[in-house]
Amino acid sequence: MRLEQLELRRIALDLVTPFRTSFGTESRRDILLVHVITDVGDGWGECVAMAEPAYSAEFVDAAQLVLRAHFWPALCASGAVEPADVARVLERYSGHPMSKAAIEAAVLDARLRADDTNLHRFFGGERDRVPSGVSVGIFDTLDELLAQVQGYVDDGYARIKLKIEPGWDIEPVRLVRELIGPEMGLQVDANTAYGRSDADHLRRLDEFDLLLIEQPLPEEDILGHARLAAAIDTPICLDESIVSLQTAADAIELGAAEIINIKPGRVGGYLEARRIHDLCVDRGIPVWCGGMVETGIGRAANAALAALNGFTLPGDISAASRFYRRDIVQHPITVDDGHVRVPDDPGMGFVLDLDFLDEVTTSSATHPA
Ligand code: NPQ
Ligand code: MG
Repeated sequence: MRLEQLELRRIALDLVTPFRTSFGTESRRDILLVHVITDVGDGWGECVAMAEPAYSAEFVDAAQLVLRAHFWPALCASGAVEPADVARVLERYSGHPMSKAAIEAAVLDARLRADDTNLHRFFGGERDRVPSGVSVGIFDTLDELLAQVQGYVDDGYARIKLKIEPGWDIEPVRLVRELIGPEMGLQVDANTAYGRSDADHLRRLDEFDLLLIEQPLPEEDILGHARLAAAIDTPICLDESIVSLQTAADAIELGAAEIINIKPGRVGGYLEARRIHDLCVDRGIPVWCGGMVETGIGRAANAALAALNGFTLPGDISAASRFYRRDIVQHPITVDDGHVRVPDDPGMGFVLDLDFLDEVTTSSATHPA
Protein backbone atom coordinates (compact mmCIF):
# COMPACT_ATOMS: atom_id res chain seq x y z
CA MET A 1 0.00 0.00 0.00
CA ARG A 2 1.01 3.63 -0.52
CA LEU A 3 1.48 5.84 2.52
CA GLU A 4 -0.29 9.17 2.08
CA GLN A 5 -0.37 10.95 5.44
CA LEU A 6 0.69 10.56 9.05
CA GLU A 7 -1.27 12.03 11.92
CA LEU A 8 0.40 12.09 15.33
CA ARG A 9 -2.29 12.66 17.91
CA ARG A 10 -1.78 13.12 21.63
CA ILE A 11 -4.52 12.34 24.10
CA ALA A 12 -4.74 12.73 27.88
CA LEU A 13 -6.62 10.23 30.02
CA ASP A 14 -6.86 10.29 33.81
CA LEU A 15 -6.36 6.98 35.60
CA VAL A 16 -9.20 5.95 37.92
CA THR A 17 -6.63 5.66 40.70
CA PRO A 18 -2.91 6.51 40.84
CA PHE A 19 -0.71 3.53 39.82
CA ARG A 20 2.49 3.35 41.87
CA THR A 21 5.36 1.08 40.88
CA SER A 22 9.02 0.88 41.92
CA PHE A 23 9.82 3.43 39.19
CA GLY A 24 7.19 6.04 39.96
CA THR A 25 3.54 6.99 40.30
CA GLU A 26 1.26 7.62 37.31
CA SER A 27 -2.06 9.44 37.71
CA ARG A 28 -2.68 10.43 34.13
CA ARG A 29 -1.63 8.99 30.79
CA ASP A 30 -0.25 11.24 28.01
CA ILE A 31 -0.60 8.90 25.04
CA LEU A 32 0.62 9.19 21.46
CA LEU A 33 -1.64 7.69 18.80
CA VAL A 34 -0.28 7.03 15.32
CA HIS A 35 -2.79 7.39 12.49
CA VAL A 36 -1.69 6.46 8.97
CA ILE A 37 -3.70 7.22 5.86
CA THR A 38 -2.95 5.01 2.87
CA ASP A 39 -4.37 4.39 -0.58
CA VAL A 40 -6.31 1.37 0.80
CA GLY A 41 -7.70 3.12 3.89
CA ASP A 42 -6.47 4.25 7.28
CA GLY A 43 -5.20 2.61 10.44
CA TRP A 44 -4.38 3.46 14.05
CA GLY A 45 -1.65 2.35 16.42
CA GLU A 46 -1.00 3.20 20.06
CA CYS A 47 2.47 4.05 21.33
CA VAL A 48 2.93 2.69 24.86
CA ALA A 49 5.81 5.02 25.78
CA MET A 50 5.25 6.92 29.02
CA ALA A 51 5.82 10.61 29.74
CA GLU A 52 9.14 9.89 31.46
CA PRO A 53 12.01 7.54 30.50
CA ALA A 54 11.67 5.41 33.67
CA TYR A 55 10.25 2.00 32.73
CA SER A 56 12.56 2.12 29.69
CA ALA A 57 14.58 4.73 27.79
CA GLU A 58 11.72 5.68 25.52
CA PHE A 59 9.34 8.53 26.34
CA VAL A 60 6.39 10.02 24.55
CA ASP A 61 7.92 13.31 23.33
CA ALA A 62 10.89 11.39 21.91
CA ALA A 63 8.51 8.91 20.28
CA GLN A 64 6.67 11.70 18.51
CA LEU A 65 9.93 13.26 17.30
CA VAL A 66 11.55 10.06 16.06
CA LEU A 67 8.38 9.08 14.21
CA ARG A 68 8.04 12.44 12.47
CA ALA A 69 11.68 13.18 11.73
CA HIS A 70 13.10 9.72 11.05
CA PHE A 71 10.69 6.79 10.76
CA TRP A 72 7.98 8.40 8.62
CA PRO A 73 10.41 9.84 6.01
CA ALA A 74 12.25 6.50 5.82
CA LEU A 75 9.02 4.55 5.30
CA CYS A 76 7.78 6.99 2.65
CA ALA A 77 11.12 6.83 0.83
CA SER A 78 11.01 3.03 0.76
CA GLY A 79 8.01 2.99 -1.60
CA ALA A 80 5.01 0.71 -1.18
CA VAL A 81 4.85 -0.64 2.36
CA GLU A 82 3.21 -3.74 3.82
CA PRO A 83 3.13 -4.48 7.57
CA ALA A 84 6.07 -6.89 7.40
CA ASP A 85 8.20 -4.22 5.67
CA VAL A 86 8.00 -1.72 8.52
CA ALA A 87 10.46 -3.40 10.89
CA ARG A 88 12.84 -4.12 8.00
CA VAL A 89 12.90 -0.49 6.83
CA LEU A 90 13.35 0.78 10.40
CA GLU A 91 15.94 -1.81 11.41
CA ARG A 92 18.86 0.55 10.79
CA TYR A 93 17.53 2.85 13.52
CA SER A 94 18.73 1.86 16.95
CA GLY A 95 16.25 1.48 19.80
CA HIS A 96 12.81 3.14 19.96
CA PRO A 97 10.89 -0.16 19.87
CA MET A 98 7.66 1.40 21.16
CA SER A 99 7.68 3.97 18.36
CA LYS A 100 8.43 1.28 15.79
CA ALA A 101 5.66 -0.90 17.22
CA ALA A 102 3.14 1.93 17.04
CA ILE A 103 3.64 2.68 13.36
CA GLU A 104 3.80 -1.00 12.45
CA ALA A 105 0.49 -1.46 14.29
CA ALA A 106 -1.09 1.42 12.35
CA VAL A 107 0.04 -0.05 9.02
CA LEU A 108 -1.16 -3.51 10.07
CA ASP A 109 -4.50 -2.04 11.15
CA ALA A 110 -4.92 -0.40 7.73
CA ARG A 111 -3.99 -3.62 5.91
CA LEU A 112 -6.32 -5.83 7.98
CA ARG A 113 -9.23 -3.40 7.54
CA ALA A 114 -8.63 -3.20 3.79
CA ASP A 115 -8.71 -7.01 3.66
CA ASP A 116 -11.89 -7.09 5.77
CA THR A 117 -10.24 -9.18 8.46
CA ASN A 118 -8.74 -8.66 11.92
CA LEU A 119 -5.70 -9.48 14.02
CA HIS A 120 -7.32 -12.45 15.75
CA ARG A 121 -7.90 -14.16 12.39
CA PHE A 122 -4.49 -13.05 11.07
CA PHE A 123 -2.69 -14.57 14.08
CA GLY A 124 -4.94 -17.63 14.09
CA GLY A 125 -5.22 -17.89 17.87
CA GLU A 126 -7.54 -20.75 18.74
CA ARG A 127 -9.21 -19.26 21.80
CA ASP A 128 -11.93 -16.62 21.68
CA ARG A 129 -11.41 -15.60 25.31
CA VAL A 130 -8.34 -15.48 27.53
CA PRO A 131 -7.90 -15.49 31.30
CA SER A 132 -7.45 -12.01 32.70
CA GLY A 133 -5.03 -10.95 35.41
CA VAL A 134 -4.70 -7.61 37.17
CA SER A 135 -1.62 -5.65 38.17
CA VAL A 136 -1.87 -4.02 41.60
CA GLY A 137 0.27 -1.03 42.56
CA ILE A 138 2.18 -0.14 45.70
CA PHE A 139 0.19 1.61 48.45
CA ASP A 140 0.98 3.68 51.52
CA THR A 141 -0.64 1.10 53.79
CA LEU A 142 -1.29 -2.63 53.80
CA ASP A 143 -4.98 -1.98 54.51
CA GLU A 144 -5.34 -0.01 51.28
CA LEU A 145 -3.59 -2.79 49.36
CA LEU A 146 -5.86 -5.49 50.79
CA ALA A 147 -8.98 -3.46 50.03
CA GLN A 148 -7.87 -3.03 46.40
CA VAL A 149 -7.03 -6.72 46.03
CA GLN A 150 -10.39 -7.74 47.52
CA GLY A 151 -12.11 -5.50 44.97
CA TYR A 152 -10.28 -7.22 42.09
CA VAL A 153 -11.09 -10.65 43.50
CA ASP A 154 -14.75 -9.58 43.59
CA ASP A 155 -14.42 -8.42 39.96
CA GLY A 156 -13.48 -12.01 39.10
CA TYR A 157 -9.87 -11.60 37.97
CA ALA A 158 -8.08 -14.90 37.38
CA ARG A 159 -4.82 -13.87 39.02
CA ILE A 160 -3.22 -11.06 40.98
CA LYS A 161 0.13 -9.40 40.30
CA LEU A 162 1.61 -7.26 43.04
CA LYS A 163 4.12 -4.54 42.35
CA ILE A 164 7.00 -4.85 44.83
CA GLU A 165 10.12 -2.92 45.82
CA PRO A 166 12.56 -3.09 48.76
CA GLY A 167 10.45 -2.39 51.86
CA TRP A 168 7.22 -3.49 50.14
CA ASP A 169 7.57 -7.17 49.40
CA ILE A 170 7.45 -10.01 51.97
CA GLU A 171 4.66 -8.64 54.19
CA PRO A 172 2.36 -7.48 51.37
CA VAL A 173 2.78 -10.84 49.63
CA ARG A 174 2.13 -12.76 52.85
CA LEU A 175 -1.07 -10.84 53.61
CA VAL A 176 -2.39 -11.01 50.06
CA ARG A 177 -1.73 -14.76 49.90
CA GLU A 178 -3.70 -15.13 53.15
CA LEU A 179 -6.52 -13.00 51.74
CA ILE A 180 -6.90 -14.78 48.40
CA GLY A 181 -6.18 -18.31 49.60
CA PRO A 182 -3.74 -20.93 48.32
CA GLU A 183 -5.44 -21.66 44.98
CA MET A 184 -5.52 -18.27 43.26
CA GLY A 185 -2.61 -17.34 40.99
CA LEU A 186 -0.30 -14.75 42.55
CA GLN A 187 2.87 -13.19 41.14
CA VAL A 188 5.07 -10.15 41.77
CA ASP A 189 6.79 -7.54 39.60
CA ALA A 190 9.81 -5.55 40.84
CA ASN A 191 10.45 -3.46 37.70
CA THR A 192 14.24 -3.79 38.27
CA ALA A 193 14.19 -2.58 41.89
CA TYR A 194 16.60 -5.17 43.38
CA GLY A 195 20.29 -6.01 43.05
CA ARG A 196 22.40 -9.14 42.82
CA SER A 197 23.02 -9.08 46.57
CA ASP A 198 19.27 -9.44 47.29
CA ALA A 199 19.08 -13.17 46.50
CA ASP A 200 18.73 -14.24 50.14
CA HIS A 201 15.98 -11.71 50.68
CA LEU A 202 14.08 -12.66 47.53
CA ARG A 203 14.31 -16.36 48.47
CA ARG A 204 11.91 -15.52 51.32
CA LEU A 205 9.21 -15.20 48.65
CA ASP A 206 9.52 -18.93 47.89
CA GLU A 207 7.11 -19.91 50.67
CA PHE A 208 4.16 -18.09 49.05
CA ASP A 209 3.87 -20.36 46.01
CA LEU A 210 4.14 -17.52 43.50
CA LEU A 211 3.68 -18.17 39.79
CA LEU A 212 6.77 -16.05 39.13
CA ILE A 213 8.84 -13.02 40.05
CA GLU A 214 9.04 -10.53 37.21
CA GLN A 215 12.18 -8.51 36.41
CA PRO A 216 13.80 -8.29 39.87
CA LEU A 217 17.14 -6.95 38.52
CA PRO A 218 18.19 -4.26 36.03
CA GLU A 219 17.37 -4.60 32.36
CA GLU A 220 20.99 -5.36 31.34
CA ASP A 221 21.67 -7.89 34.11
CA ILE A 222 21.06 -11.17 32.31
CA LEU A 223 23.80 -12.99 34.23
CA GLY A 224 22.37 -11.76 37.54
CA HIS A 225 18.95 -13.15 36.61
CA ALA A 226 20.51 -16.49 35.65
CA ARG A 227 22.24 -16.70 39.02
CA LEU A 228 19.07 -15.69 40.85
CA ALA A 229 17.08 -18.32 38.93
CA ALA A 230 19.52 -20.95 40.19
CA ALA A 231 19.35 -19.63 43.76
CA ILE A 232 15.58 -19.41 44.38
CA ASP A 233 12.58 -21.65 43.66
CA THR A 234 10.19 -18.95 42.41
CA PRO A 235 10.47 -18.87 38.59
CA ILE A 236 12.21 -15.81 37.14
CA CYS A 237 10.19 -14.01 34.45
CA LEU A 238 11.78 -11.28 32.36
CA ASP A 239 9.99 -8.16 31.14
CA GLU A 240 12.29 -5.12 30.59
CA SER A 241 15.28 -7.29 29.58
CA ILE A 242 13.51 -8.87 26.62
CA VAL A 243 13.73 -6.30 23.83
CA SER A 244 13.85 -8.62 20.79
CA LEU A 245 13.71 -12.20 19.54
CA GLN A 246 17.49 -12.39 19.96
CA THR A 247 17.50 -11.25 23.60
CA ALA A 248 14.71 -13.73 24.31
CA ALA A 249 16.65 -16.60 22.77
CA ASP A 250 19.83 -15.64 24.65
CA ALA A 251 18.11 -15.18 28.03
CA ILE A 252 16.45 -18.59 27.68
CA GLU A 253 19.73 -20.26 26.71
CA LEU A 254 21.54 -18.66 29.66
CA GLY A 255 18.86 -19.79 32.14
CA ALA A 256 17.89 -16.19 32.96
CA ALA A 257 14.28 -16.43 31.74
CA GLU A 258 12.16 -19.33 32.97
CA ILE A 259 9.04 -17.45 31.84
CA ILE A 260 8.70 -14.47 29.50
CA ASN A 261 6.33 -11.49 29.61
CA ILE A 262 5.64 -10.50 25.99
CA LYS A 263 4.80 -6.84 25.38
CA PRO A 264 4.53 -5.84 21.72
CA GLY A 265 5.67 -2.26 22.39
CA ARG A 266 8.80 -3.36 24.22
CA VAL A 267 9.93 -5.70 21.41
CA GLY A 268 9.18 -3.43 18.43
CA GLY A 269 5.79 -4.70 17.35
CA TYR A 270 3.13 -7.39 17.19
CA LEU A 271 4.99 -9.30 14.48
CA GLU A 272 8.16 -9.60 16.61
CA ALA A 273 5.96 -10.48 19.61
CA ARG A 274 4.51 -13.37 17.62
CA ARG A 275 8.01 -14.59 16.72
CA ILE A 276 9.00 -14.52 20.40
CA HIS A 277 5.87 -16.51 21.23
CA ASP A 278 6.79 -19.10 18.61
CA LEU A 279 10.36 -19.34 19.91
CA CYS A 280 9.14 -19.83 23.48
CA VAL A 281 6.73 -22.58 22.41
CA ASP A 282 9.67 -24.29 20.69
CA ARG A 283 11.86 -23.92 23.82
CA GLY A 284 9.13 -24.93 26.29
CA ILE A 285 9.11 -21.50 27.96
CA PRO A 286 5.66 -20.33 29.17
CA VAL A 287 4.67 -16.83 28.07
CA TRP A 288 2.00 -14.33 29.04
CA CYS A 289 0.94 -11.01 27.61
CA GLY A 290 2.06 -7.94 29.54
CA GLY A 291 0.32 -4.60 29.61
CA MET A 292 1.30 -0.94 29.44
CA VAL A 293 -1.97 0.60 30.61
CA GLU A 294 -3.19 0.71 27.03
CA THR A 295 -6.38 2.26 25.71
CA GLY A 296 -8.79 0.06 23.78
CA ILE A 297 -6.50 0.28 20.72
CA GLY A 298 -3.63 -1.63 22.30
CA ARG A 299 -5.79 -3.66 24.66
CA ALA A 300 -7.78 -5.24 21.79
CA ALA A 301 -4.64 -6.25 19.92
CA ASN A 302 -3.06 -7.67 23.08
CA ALA A 303 -6.09 -9.91 23.51
CA ALA A 304 -5.72 -11.23 19.95
CA LEU A 305 -2.04 -11.95 20.61
CA ALA A 306 -2.81 -13.68 23.91
CA ALA A 307 -5.24 -16.03 22.13
CA LEU A 308 -2.22 -17.92 20.75
CA ASN A 309 -1.66 -21.31 22.39
CA GLY A 310 1.73 -20.54 23.94
CA PHE A 311 0.16 -17.93 26.25
CA THR A 312 -0.40 -20.43 29.04
CA LEU A 313 -0.42 -17.95 31.93
CA PRO A 314 -3.03 -15.21 32.52
CA GLY A 315 -1.88 -11.87 31.11
CA ASP A 316 -2.06 -8.27 32.33
CA ILE A 317 -5.03 -7.68 30.02
CA SER A 318 -7.50 -6.27 32.49
CA ALA A 319 -10.82 -4.60 31.86
CA ALA A 320 -10.43 -1.09 30.47
CA SER A 321 -12.23 0.07 33.63
CA ARG A 322 -9.29 -1.12 35.76
CA PHE A 323 -7.49 2.03 34.56
CA TYR A 324 -9.92 4.31 32.74
CA ARG A 325 -13.36 5.70 33.47
CA ARG A 326 -14.10 5.81 29.77
CA ASP A 327 -12.21 4.22 26.85
CA ILE A 328 -11.70 5.68 23.37
CA VAL A 329 -13.24 2.62 21.68
CA GLN A 330 -16.86 1.63 21.23
CA HIS A 331 -16.61 -1.84 22.81
CA PRO A 332 -14.15 -1.58 25.70
CA ILE A 333 -12.63 -4.79 27.03
CA THR A 334 -14.54 -6.17 30.00
CA VAL A 335 -13.86 -9.04 32.37
CA ASP A 336 -16.48 -11.74 32.66
CA ASP A 337 -15.95 -14.87 34.69
CA GLY A 338 -12.23 -14.04 34.89
CA HIS A 339 -11.78 -13.77 31.13
CA VAL A 340 -11.60 -11.10 28.44
CA ARG A 341 -13.17 -11.82 25.07
CA VAL A 342 -10.94 -11.52 22.03
CA PRO A 343 -12.63 -8.73 20.04
CA ASP A 344 -14.12 -9.54 16.65
CA ASP A 345 -14.03 -5.90 15.61
CA PRO A 346 -12.08 -5.17 12.40
CA GLY A 347 -8.40 -4.40 11.96
CA MET A 348 -6.45 -4.59 15.20
CA GLY A 349 -9.80 -5.31 16.90
CA PHE A 350 -11.45 -1.99 17.78
CA VAL A 351 -13.90 0.62 16.58
CA LEU A 352 -12.93 4.12 17.73
CA ASP A 353 -15.33 6.34 19.63
CA LEU A 354 -14.40 9.36 17.51
CA ASP A 355 -16.38 11.92 19.53
CA PHE A 356 -14.73 10.93 22.81
CA LEU A 357 -11.35 10.67 21.08
CA ASP A 358 -11.72 14.31 19.97
CA GLU A 359 -12.72 15.30 23.51
CA VAL A 360 -9.52 13.91 25.01
CA THR A 361 -7.21 15.05 22.21
CA THR A 362 -4.55 17.53 23.37
CA SER A 363 -2.78 17.99 20.02
CA SER A 364 -2.75 16.71 16.46
CA ALA A 365 -0.01 17.15 13.87
CA THR A 366 -0.23 15.90 10.29
CA HIS A 367 2.68 15.09 8.02
CA PRO A 368 2.36 14.39 4.29
CA ALA A 369 4.13 11.47 2.61
C1 NPQ B 1 4.90 -3.86 33.88
N1 NPQ B 1 2.66 -2.79 33.56
O1 NPQ B 1 4.52 -4.98 33.67
C2 NPQ B 1 4.04 -2.64 33.61
C3 NPQ B 1 4.68 -1.38 33.72
C4 NPQ B 1 3.86 -0.17 33.85
C5 NPQ B 1 0.39 -3.36 33.98
O2 NPQ B 1 2.09 -3.63 35.54
C6 NPQ B 1 1.25 4.01 33.20
C7 NPQ B 1 1.51 3.50 31.96
C8 NPQ B 1 1.67 3.35 34.29
C9 NPQ B 1 2.22 2.32 31.80
C10 NPQ B 1 2.85 1.47 35.26
C11 NPQ B 1 1.79 -3.27 34.45
C12 NPQ B 1 2.39 2.16 34.15
C13 NPQ B 1 2.67 1.65 32.90
C14 NPQ B 1 3.57 0.32 35.07
C15 NPQ B 1 3.40 0.47 32.77
O3 NPQ B 1 6.03 -3.71 34.27
MG1 MG C 1 6.66 -5.78 34.32
